[in-house]
Amino acid sequence: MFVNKSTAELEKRVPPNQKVTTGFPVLHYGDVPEYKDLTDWTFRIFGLVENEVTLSYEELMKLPTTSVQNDIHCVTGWSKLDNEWEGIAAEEIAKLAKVKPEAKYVLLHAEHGWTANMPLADFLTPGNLFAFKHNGEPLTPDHGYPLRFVIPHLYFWKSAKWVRGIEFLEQDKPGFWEKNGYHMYGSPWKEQRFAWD
Ligand SMILES: Nc1nc2c(c(=O)[nH]1)N[C@H]1C(S)=C(S)[C@@H](COP(=O)(O)O)O[C@H]1N2
Ligand SMILES: [Mo]
Repeated sequence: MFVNKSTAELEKRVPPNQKVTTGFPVLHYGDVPEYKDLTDWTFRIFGLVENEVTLSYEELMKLPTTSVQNDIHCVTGWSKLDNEWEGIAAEEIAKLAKVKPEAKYVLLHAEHGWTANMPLADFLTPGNLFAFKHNGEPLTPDHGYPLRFVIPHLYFWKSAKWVRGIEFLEQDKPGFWEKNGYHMYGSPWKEQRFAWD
C-alpha cells in the first residue's frame, strides 16, 4: 500500500497509533447542512476584535486565496496524507477584524451550534486555512461545503466543517467534543485524545 513512501518517512509523518488510509472517511455529529443557495450564508468574526465583521459568501470569495498540502489525523485512528486544500489563510481572516491583544484563544462556530476551541497561536499557524476545495474539487456537503477550517497539527476534530464564524476569547472555552470528554488541545503527536490524556 505504501509503495511510494519509505518506512522512515511514514514514521515521521504518521503519529503514534494512527493508520494511513487512502479513502476519505466522513465523520461528524448531527446532520449534513443543506444549502439551497448561499445568499443568506454569512461568516462572522467577533469577540475580542477592534471591528466585528460579517462577510457574505461573495465577500469571502474575494479575499486572497492560498493552497497548501498537508496530512490529517483523526482521533478515531486514521490519517490521510498529502491532502491539497485551497482556501483563505487563517491570518487573512484574523487581519480583517484586528484581533485585540487580550485575545489568547479562539472558538470556531459551525452550523447547528457545533464549536471547536484552540489557542490563538495555534489558529494562526501558517498553513491553517478556511478551505473551499480539497484535492482540486469543491468540498462535498459531507466534507464541509461551503467552507471548513483545516488545522493539520491538531486532531482533525478541530477542523470544523460548515464553519460560520470565529470568536476571539481571553480564556479557553471547550467546544463540542471538548465538552464531551475530548482533550482541550488535541495534539496527535502527544496522543492527546481524551481529557485525561
Ligand atoms: N461542524 C462539524 N465539524 C466537524 C465535526 C462535526 O461533528 N461537526 N466533526 C469533526 C471530526 S470528529 C472529524 S474527524 C472531521 C472529519 O472530517 P471529514 O468528515 O471531512 O473527514 O471533521 C470535524 N469537523
Ligand atoms: Mo474525528
